[in-house]
Amino acid sequence: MAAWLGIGLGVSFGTAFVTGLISHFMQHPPSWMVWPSRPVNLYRFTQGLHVIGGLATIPLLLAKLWTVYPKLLQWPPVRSVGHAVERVLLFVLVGASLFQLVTGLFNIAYYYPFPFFFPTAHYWTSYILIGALVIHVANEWAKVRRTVMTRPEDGIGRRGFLLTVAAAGGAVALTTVGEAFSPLAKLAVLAPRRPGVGPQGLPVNKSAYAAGVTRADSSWRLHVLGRVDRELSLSLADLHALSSHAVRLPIACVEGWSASATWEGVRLRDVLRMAGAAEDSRVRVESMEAGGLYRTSWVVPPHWHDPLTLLALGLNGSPLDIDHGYPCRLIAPNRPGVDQTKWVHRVVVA
Ligand SMILES: Nc1nc2c(c(=O)[nH]1)N[C@H]1C(S)=C(S)[C@@H](COP(=O)(O)O)O[C@H]1N2
Ligand SMILES: [Mo]
Repeated sequence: MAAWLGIGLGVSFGTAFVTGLISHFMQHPPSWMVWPSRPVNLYRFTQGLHVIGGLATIPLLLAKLWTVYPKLLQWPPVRSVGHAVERVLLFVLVGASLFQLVTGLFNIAYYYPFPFFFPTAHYWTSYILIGALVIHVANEWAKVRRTVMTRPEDGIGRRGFLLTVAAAGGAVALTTVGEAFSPLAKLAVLAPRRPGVGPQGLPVNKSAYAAGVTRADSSWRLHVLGRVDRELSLSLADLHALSSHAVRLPIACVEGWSASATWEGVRLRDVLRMAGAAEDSRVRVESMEAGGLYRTSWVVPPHWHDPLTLLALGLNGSPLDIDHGYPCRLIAPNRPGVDQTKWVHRVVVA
C-alpha cells in the first residue's frame, strides 16, 4: 500500500512542482524568458491543476503517513550511518510535504498564522521537497518495483484501502474543481471561491475599499508615457471614442480559482502605438492604488501585441464595477490574476 501511495504522491508532487515553477516564473521571469500570450487558458489550467491537485493530495499524504508511521517508532532508532542518513532524509521529506500542503491550504483560505511570506517560503521549500523526493525515489525504486509486480496475499484488503484513498482524493477534487471549471460550478461546495458570486457575476480578489481606492471622478485621466517626447493624457470619453473591442478572457488567480468573462475596451497596443512606443519595449501598468504588492505589473511585447490584450472599461455588458477596476483595468490572455492590474491610471513604456 505504501508503495502504491508513494507512486501517487510522486506523480502529484511532481505535477505540483512543475506547475508551481510555471506560476513562479510567469510572475518573475528572468530576462531571457518570454511567456507566450497563447493558449489563452494555459495559466488557468496549470494553476488550477496546481491548487486543486494539491488539495486532492492531502488525503493521499495522510494515508501514506498512516501506513508508514509505525516505522517512526522502530527500535533501535538508528542502526547504521546509512540508516541515520535515510531517516533524516525522510524527516525532511515528510516535513516539507506537510509544510507545502498546509501553507498552500492556508494561503487559499487567506489564513496567515505564520511569520514568513507565503510565496517565498512555498517556493524555496519546493526545491527541498523535490530534492528529498528524488533521493527517496532512487532509494525505494527497487522495492517499489518488486511490490508492484507481485500479487499481495491480502489483495482485497489492500485494494479496498487504496480505493478509499483514491475516492477521498477524487471527492476533494470534484468539490473544488468547479472554482476553475465552470461546468462543475454547482459541485464546488468546498471551494474557497464561490463561482459566479461577485459584482457583475465575477468574484473579486481585492475590493476597492480594501485597496483604499475611491471612485474616480471626471478629472480622471489615463496617462500614457510613450516616447520621451510624447505623453498622452486620455479622459474616459477619449478612451470610449477609440475603437472598442470585446474579448472573452479569464481571470486566473494564483489561488486556483478562475472565471471567464466578456471584457470591453481598447486594445493596449492601439494606445501604445498612439504614444509612439517601440515595438520591442516592455510596458509597466500602474494602478491608482497607493501601495500593495499588485499595484503595478509588467507587460512584455508578446502580451501587448496580442489583440486580446485590453485596457478594459466594461465587463459583461456594463461599465466596470469599482471592485473590478473602474474606470480602467488591464486584461490579457494567459496571465496570472495578480498581473491583471485594476484601477489603472498610468502606462509607462520602459
Ligand atoms: N491594483 C490591483 N490590481 C489587482 C489586484 C490588486 O490587489 N491591486 N489583485 C489582482 C488579483 S490577485 C486578481 S486574482 C485579480 C482579480 O480581479 P477581479 O477582482 O476583478 O476578479 O485582480 C488583480 N488586480
Ligand atoms: Mo489573485
